[in-house]
Amino acid sequence: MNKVLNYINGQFVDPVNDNWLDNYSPADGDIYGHIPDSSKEDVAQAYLAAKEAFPAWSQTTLEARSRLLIKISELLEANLERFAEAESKDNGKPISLARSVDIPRAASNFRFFGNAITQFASESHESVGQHAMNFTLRQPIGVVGCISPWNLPLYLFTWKIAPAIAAGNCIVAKPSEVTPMTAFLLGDICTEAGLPKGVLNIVHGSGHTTGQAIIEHPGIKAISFTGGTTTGAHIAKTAAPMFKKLSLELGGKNPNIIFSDCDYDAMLETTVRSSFANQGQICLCGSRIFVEASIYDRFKTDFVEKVKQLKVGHPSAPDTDIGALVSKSHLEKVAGYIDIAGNEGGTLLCGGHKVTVDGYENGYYFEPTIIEIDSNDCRVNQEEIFGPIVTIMPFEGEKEALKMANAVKYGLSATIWTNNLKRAMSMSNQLQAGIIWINTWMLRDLRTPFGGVKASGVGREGGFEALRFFTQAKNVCIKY
Ligand code: TXE
Repeated sequence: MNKVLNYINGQFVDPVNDNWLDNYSPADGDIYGHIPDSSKEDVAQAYLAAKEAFPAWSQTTLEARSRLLIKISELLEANLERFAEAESKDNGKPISLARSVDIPRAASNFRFFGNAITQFASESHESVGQHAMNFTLRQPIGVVGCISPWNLPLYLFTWKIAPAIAAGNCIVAKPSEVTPMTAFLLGDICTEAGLPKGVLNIVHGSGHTTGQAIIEHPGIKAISFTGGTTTGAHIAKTAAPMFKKLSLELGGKNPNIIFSDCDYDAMLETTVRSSFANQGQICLCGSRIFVEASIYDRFKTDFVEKVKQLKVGHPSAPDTDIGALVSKSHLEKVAGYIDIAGNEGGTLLCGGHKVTVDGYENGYYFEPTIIEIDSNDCRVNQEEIFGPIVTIMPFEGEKEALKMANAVKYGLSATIWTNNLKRAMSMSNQLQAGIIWINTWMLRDLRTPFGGVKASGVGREGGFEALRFFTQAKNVCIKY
């Protein structure tokens, strides 16, 4: 049995109350380890370690911080295979994906912010005619909380931790209790890289115990959270009266809008990926596919044919396209939408069933599923399913596409397929989303602002936006 421990003040420790949670392997449904269900006391210890480390860390030179972050990045790269195996086992995602996306991106997060902090600058404002000069100090906040989800475990955990540390803060962090392994392994790497003790403290446990203790802690002055919209609303409600700084990256129900003048083959190939990558468990997946009526039938035939070729299998098999969903409860939630779609008049074009993988009968597998539906105004088109289920619908003209695309409570990302630049720009201006992709999907440049509008959250991560979030602006005015 694997045993995950908390990482506090540079040491691996048991939880104070000796409470433990089971950790399941999605590929076979077995319990393969235990993780702390940390209490307020553990969070308090992590906070004290962070508070103690803060004065020295916040005064560490940018060059030294940068060197350390880049060292962590290098160590992650050197341990890529071990981390990819751990991520795949813990989450159920194909190992090929963990190897090519999750772990390399986690390493990039450290490298990127290690470099970015050396380029981060603040403004100055000369008060002309008043003989005064203003300049802005960008000071670290102190102790900050980072809470991350299970879909891209190390990738999203480090997307918060790297900028927080780079900006001079100390951290109390909690990965998802469903996927704790790679965050646990990261502790060793941080120690080996020479990160001073207390700068990063990792406490494991469920949302309502450990997570709740972090958001309620009066000394933790900022919370960076990625997860479900309901949880985000709860965090906002709890943290707002304490005036904590908040960054909330929440759910999505993203439109994928396909015009007849697109580059068809590239669109088809990318649409398979944007629908089903990571079993559809990415907040950026395009789960509502709107297709211009003139190419709807052609698209429907080709898309169904391609999706039927995707192989559902054990995450460690090299030819697996679709691994296991993250948990039994999530599998049940996703499967439940098939009946919902049926009741709403949806037609199943392919998929729609749980899959039994030989030798792993208790694993959480589900077929990639396409549902044809004739209304945007139904639960399968309004609620975030967060699994391998997409809907397809025809539209006539930009206006109708735009209307349907925007008619959801979410606003994270949108994809447009067209070679008409005017149309692409006009749609980009009017789509209610924080991220627009034109003729591509999930092409990421870490310098760009990342986040959503409406129920998809507040605040932006990425690039200098993240460094701004993890610092306080202080204006200094000098009269001369
Ligand atoms: O997420 P939670 P869940 C969506 C997706 C999914 C749904 C629910 O639709 O089906 O959310 O997933 C911690 N105080 N996304 O329930 O609970 C929790 O321990 C503090 C979209 O797994 O939001 C975990 O570390 N923290 C999303 C983190 O919040 C709390 C990715 C996320 O878990 C807490 C994941 C509390 N009271 C799910 N309660 C995306 N945007 O990518 C829970 N947590």
